Amino acid sequence: MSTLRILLGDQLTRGISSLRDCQPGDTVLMMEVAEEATYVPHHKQKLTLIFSAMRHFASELRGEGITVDYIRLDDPANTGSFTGEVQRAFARHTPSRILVTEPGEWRVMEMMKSWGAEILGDDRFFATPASFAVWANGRKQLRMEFFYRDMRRLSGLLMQADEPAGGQWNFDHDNRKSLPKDVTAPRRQRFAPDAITREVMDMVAARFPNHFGDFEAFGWAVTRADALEALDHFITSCLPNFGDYQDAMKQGNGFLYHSVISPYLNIGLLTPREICERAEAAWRRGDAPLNAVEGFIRQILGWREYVRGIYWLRMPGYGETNFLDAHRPLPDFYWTGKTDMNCMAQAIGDTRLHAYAHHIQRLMVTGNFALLAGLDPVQVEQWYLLVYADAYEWVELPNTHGMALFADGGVMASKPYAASGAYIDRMSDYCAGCRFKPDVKLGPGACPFNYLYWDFLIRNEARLKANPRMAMPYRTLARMEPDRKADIARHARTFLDGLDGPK
Ligand code: FAD
Ligand code: DLZ
Ligand code: SF4
Repeated sequence: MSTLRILLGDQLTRGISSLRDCQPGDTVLMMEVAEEATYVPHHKQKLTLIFSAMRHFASELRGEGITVDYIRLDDPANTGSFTGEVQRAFARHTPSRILVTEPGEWRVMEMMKSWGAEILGDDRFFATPASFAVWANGRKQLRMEFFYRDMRRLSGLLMQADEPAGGQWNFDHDNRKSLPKDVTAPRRQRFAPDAITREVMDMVAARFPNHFGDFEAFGWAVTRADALEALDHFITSCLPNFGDYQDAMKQGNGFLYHSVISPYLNIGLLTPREICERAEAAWRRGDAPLNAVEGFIRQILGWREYVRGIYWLRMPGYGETNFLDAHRPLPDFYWTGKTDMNCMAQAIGDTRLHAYAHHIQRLMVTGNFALLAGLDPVQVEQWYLLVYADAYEWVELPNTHGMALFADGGVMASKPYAASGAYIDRMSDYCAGCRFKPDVKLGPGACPFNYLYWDFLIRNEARLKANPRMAMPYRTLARMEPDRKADIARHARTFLDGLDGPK
């Protein structure tokens, strides 16, 4: 009995369910397909990372004596789609059984149903879509914090008997500091492209010349061994400060103390459990403080699992709501980075250069602007899905649609993450290099985030005023003179009318 084991580009984990008990005579099918490379025009570094990691993984499997049927993008017979390639492979191998691990995305699950394959669960995650649905069932609000506590109990991570380590579930009040001027974050480990990666880069440059992003700074790990090295470097050099400076932003350094492992985690080169266990071990050894380790583990055990749960609970259709009725086209500067708003220029510049920006850049700079300016959720979501090396719909969509844009009306976030220039000024050094001033509210030098923030509240008053977490800003708004409100609305309209959309 021969088995065809299908392995997708984000399933590069040796212990994944579809590869377990692989027998001599079985074939692993891996396919580079144009449909996946172009369902959105991914950043060139993201394409390079995926194809190079796939090629390295295939070669490691072959090194173990496993037969791999690897379809390259430039294979003349390549049909360009998963389904076409599975059909061709079926004809070549006539397997008695086809195995595949469930995909990350709804879109691919729909295709997969036609492959005649046994679809196995993806147990690289701590929770399953079914267990999340059980947790969510009957709850009025799906708050991450309560889900996270259950995940701590279930996984045993950072637990002392039945109690959370240190007596608290969450140490966020110790976190979120701005970066002092004299603190320099460690240099991050990057990996020079090897021959396989360089070959992929040439292919991507030739096939996808118009895709977003620069190639020059490509430094991603493309093997598990290198990804583990990057993780170790983070744990020893950055984790101790992760909590303190998690929300800080610095011009010219998009990585700061973040782990920069999401691209590896999301394609399977690293697994969530091993990352959390290594972080916990650092705390138990006394090498990293609890506020940092708990804050870091919460991102993976809490947020990452929670957004996956929301995605599968709400799909299909999750991305179709537009609670704030936002329709403004995405301005061109999201592609070029050419804007006088220095925070936006820096966040988009980091994104072009590295296919990476950290969470606060995504949420409180580009996301916050999109929210305040009323940008069309579908266009914004497409942008986030293509510009980041770690972007897959299951994790990108809830973060963008729910967390950043509040387009789901509060399924994910209890209130919109709307902030004025004061927040960006407090958490970054961007404002010092900006033509606008964060403490000027109106007039030519005023920070656009300031009047856009109040204009956002005015425009959305009917939708947001009843939200108890918005009570404070709406009380302030109620005390504002009508003339001032009119001035704010006028400034905002002039600014927004000056934004360009796609031509
Ligand atoms: P760290 O800050 O070091 O955090 C450690 C890990 O925790 C990350 O690698 C990631 O796996 C996980 N994590 C942290 N926050 C989240 C979160 N909110 N949701 C899910 N996992 C989280 N993350 C993606 O992996 N893919 C995406 O496409 C993506 N799109 C986003 C879009 C928006 C608008 C926002 C606000 C956030 C998005 N995130 C996404 C979440 C987060 O920004 C990234 O996971 C993080 O910046 C990755 O960098 P890091 O590995 O250095 O993370
Ligand atoms: C993202 C991506 C890209 C760009 N290309 C491929 C590919 O050619 N072959 C492949 O197996 N996987 C690719 N991927 C990852 C898939 O899109 C990913 O497996 C799905 O998003 C799963 O839902
Ligand atoms: Fe951004 Fe406003 Fe600061 Fe300029 S002044 S960097 S636009 S927050």
